[in-house]
Amino acid sequence: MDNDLITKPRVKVEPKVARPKLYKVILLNDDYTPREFVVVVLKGEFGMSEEQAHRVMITAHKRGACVVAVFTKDVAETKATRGTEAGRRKGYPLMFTTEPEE
Ligand code: TYC
Repeated sequence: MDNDLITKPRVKVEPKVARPKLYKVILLNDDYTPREFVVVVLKGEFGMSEEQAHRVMITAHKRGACVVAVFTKDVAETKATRGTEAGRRKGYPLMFTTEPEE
């Protein structure tokens, strides 16, 4: 009988969806970087509007730190480095860090 040759697979195949771990870019407050410069960096490096950038800057200023955005590891690290270097070029201690999402 033809049907005798048809067997069900014994191993269940679970479809796997690629879901890369995400990393937060965090803006840290300091006492020296001018507020408006922080806003310029947030707009330039993270594509934020003036209003978004101002809100994030003020949150970091008041609370000590603020999550800017979430990216894959490589993108988060590159943006954090570029933001920190933008401050450093002007002699400011502006600092962005990254942290894996829970
Ligand atoms: N605290 C800075 C000031 O008073 C402004 C500032 C805000 C700096 C946010 C860094 O992440 C920062 N000039």
